[in-house]
Amino acid sequence: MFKKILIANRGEIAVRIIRACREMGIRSVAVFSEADRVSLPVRLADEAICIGPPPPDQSYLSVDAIVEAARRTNSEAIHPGYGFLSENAAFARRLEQEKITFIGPSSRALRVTGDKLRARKLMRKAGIAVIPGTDEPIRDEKKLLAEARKIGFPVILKATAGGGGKGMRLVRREKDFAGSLRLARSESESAFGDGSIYLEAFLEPARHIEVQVLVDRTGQARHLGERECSIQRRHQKLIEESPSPVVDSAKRKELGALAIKACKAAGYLGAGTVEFLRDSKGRFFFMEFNARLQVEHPVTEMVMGIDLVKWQFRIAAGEKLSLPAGEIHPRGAAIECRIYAEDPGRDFSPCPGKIRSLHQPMGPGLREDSGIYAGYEVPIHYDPLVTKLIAWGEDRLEAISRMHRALGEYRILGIETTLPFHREVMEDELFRQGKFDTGYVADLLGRRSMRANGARSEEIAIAGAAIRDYERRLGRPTWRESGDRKAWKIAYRRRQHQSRH
Ligand code: MV4
Repeated sequence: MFKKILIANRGEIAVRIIRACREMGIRSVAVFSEADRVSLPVRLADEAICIGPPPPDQSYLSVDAIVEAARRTNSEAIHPGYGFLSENAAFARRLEQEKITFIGPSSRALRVTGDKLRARKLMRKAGIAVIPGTDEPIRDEKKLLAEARKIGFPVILKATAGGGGKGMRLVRREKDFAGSLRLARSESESAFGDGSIYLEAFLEPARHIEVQVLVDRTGQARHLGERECSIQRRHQKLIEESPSPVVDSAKRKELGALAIKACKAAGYLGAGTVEFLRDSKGRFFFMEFNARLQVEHPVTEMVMGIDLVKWQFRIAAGEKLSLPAGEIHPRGAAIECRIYAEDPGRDFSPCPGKIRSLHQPMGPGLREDSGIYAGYEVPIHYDPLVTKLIAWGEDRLEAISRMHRALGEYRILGIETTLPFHREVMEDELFRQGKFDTGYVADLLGRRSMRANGARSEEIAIAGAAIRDYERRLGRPTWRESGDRKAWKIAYRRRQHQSRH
């Protein structure tokens, strides 16, 4: 096993990896940019080393700076966390050349999983159902439009070199196709240096269900059940859970076997996730590979009783998987709420700043993977995820009530966060019944604004009653008495207009 691991990441995931190191007696090295000098990982790690100024491309995305830091600290292995360089084949290749262990798949496997079209073809060859769409990059707009017509609108444009939502554009009508394609290409060009776009039939309603897999160096692979990730906003996951309310043990076994087949076809190593979309008929289609530890990994850990990060270390160090034989079953249910420094009341706009005071919930069945502390200044340079709250229960309703209790105890003063949004979801009847799909967040926000409008029209009705009462006391007939409905409606509209402006 490694003696020293460098964590090429920041925030809550760096803290999570440092904790696994400490429990295994492995020394940990935190790298930090100038903006993260006083961050929690720097406080907790055995060693810390500055790798540059705040901009990601001069710090957490700088291969040279991270390799240099590994050299200077004699780190034998690097854990990339998620995001940043975690799926960067060139980074993995450089570490192979530097004889530093990359805790993740080989650079070759990263090239396969990173190319969404190559992955789709590989899955199709392995006999795995893939979302209907194009399998070759098509530069010519007219040809791509012809494909879209063949598939039928709505379609979704996706970046071949992308993933997780970047550069994706939903196109509902043919007349929007050309504009959306131009936007998708330019976004993909700037995000990945590759403007290649492919398209898929947009499945809706659908559920986003992903399967966790571990593969060791001997090629032994085990699945660790599924995670339900349909509750997303603008391709940002907000709430995840395991098991999925719509997956029973038979389906779990089937999905697990599919996911393992997919990993073997890709020559995968380590912890990986195979993403599926489940359509309204309950059919599962391969969507994409995630060749990294995911943000939402804790819900799997809570119901499967394992530590995925430690298994990543062991696999990277050449150890064989030694998990209980036979099918693995989740125990109870776990839900994760991602707490972002964003204001759900203002369209989730980021609001960094200083955390003046902090009261973190505790109690049975609760876990927090946090990157913050009282007095911490949330920097503006990076993803605004500040902490993750995970609640476990003997069943889904207990996990929900525990999460709701914890969200009520949580106090973060000084910044706005997504806490109120999560409380609203835990109280929502549709969520509690497991009746949701990828349209859930848009639907919930829509219902919320209807309620808000509803409140306004209630206020107007009360005002109208007060006016009628006043006119009656003045001896003037109200429209009901005078039958002059038109006059009342004009008056009502005028009042409504006045109350809006
Ligand atoms: C899709 C899809 C439906 N059809 N692809 C991809 C990235 C991930 N963040 C969301 N993704 C989706 N890809 C096809 N062909 C539905 C989703 C999706 C989703 C889309 C819009 C709004 C919320 C969503 C939640 C989960 C998945």
